[in-house]
Amino acid sequence: MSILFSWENGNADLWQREFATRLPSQQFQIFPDVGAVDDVEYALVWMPPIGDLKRYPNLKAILSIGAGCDHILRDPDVPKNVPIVRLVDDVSVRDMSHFALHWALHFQRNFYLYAEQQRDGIWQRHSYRDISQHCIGVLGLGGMGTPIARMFANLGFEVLGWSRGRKAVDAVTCFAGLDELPEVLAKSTIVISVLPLTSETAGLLNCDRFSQMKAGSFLVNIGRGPVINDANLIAALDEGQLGAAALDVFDVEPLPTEHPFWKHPRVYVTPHAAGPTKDISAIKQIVGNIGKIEKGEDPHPVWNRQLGY
Ligand code: NDP
Ligand code: OXD
Repeated sequence: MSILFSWENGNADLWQREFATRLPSQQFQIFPDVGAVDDVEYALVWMPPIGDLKRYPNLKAILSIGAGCDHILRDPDVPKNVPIVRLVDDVSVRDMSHFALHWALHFQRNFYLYAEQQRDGIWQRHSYRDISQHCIGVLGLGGMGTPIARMFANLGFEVLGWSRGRKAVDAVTCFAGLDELPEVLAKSTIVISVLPLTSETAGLLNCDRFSQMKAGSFLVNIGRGPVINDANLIAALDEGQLGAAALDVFDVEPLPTEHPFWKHPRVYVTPHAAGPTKDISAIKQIVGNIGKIEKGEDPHPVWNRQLGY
């Protein structure tokens, strides 16, 4: 029986060593050297080649080496009867939170203005609104969004959270569904999107939504790129409706060199770096989930086919 590891840029040697210690009974096959396809029971994947996953008739689970599963679902032939297990480990939750905090402070304390001033040698201090006068709108209150919302609330920000179904999170005012989104956008000075990519969220943040946002407010996107309409965002920034945007995720990754985001003075680009998978904590979570499946228990969290996340 074997485990397939298919992550082109991953540290395959380290994963192989760790699995040899933690799950010695399983062969660890590194793509494209998959061995006997009938032996493959678990596929550990990040962006597997399209068409590959249907080759393994005895797959028990596909384990995503990431929280999102869109990198797997871009393949129309992914077996429909095999569970897809997401990865949400504490280290990347922590790092996503810190990343969101970095950009919120960047905008709250005018660091973006100081960076521009430095280029021109300008020594000019700007007043800033206190944390208590900022309202953070967190779109997506799942494994990532909830701790992010809590962190901001604990720091003294007013926090609004938005999800599909209604949530209750301490010190966070929770909103649900499309009807309540305009209120979140209208009240927030900094909107942080941690939404997954689904048929409902694709293109959600478009010109209508940007016009509902507070004038001069800021956008941070650490969920998925296609949730934003890029051209509409650039127009909203150019019109001054939005103050600036920090973007970590994009329609096409790596972000093409000719994309206008690269050179836009009020867009901050990072290369999908908000909460990168950390090998050891990811390995522990994945080994734990394989252990559960072997004992007949349910792994967690499982991608929900009906909801698309
Ligand atoms: P979860 O599935 O735990 O949470 C998703 C949240 O989004 C839930 O609160 C859900 O609502 C909400 N949601 C989904 N669809 C809608 C909708 N149509 N309208 C309103 N709310 C909606 O995901 P995670 O929190 O674990 O991860 C979120 C995303 O973060 C991942 O899918 C991935 O794309 C991204 N990510 C990015 C990383 C990076 O490095 N930039 C790293 C890790 C993750 P409800 O609570 O009602 O179900
Ligand atoms: C993701 C991840 O899903 O890096 O983006 O985990």
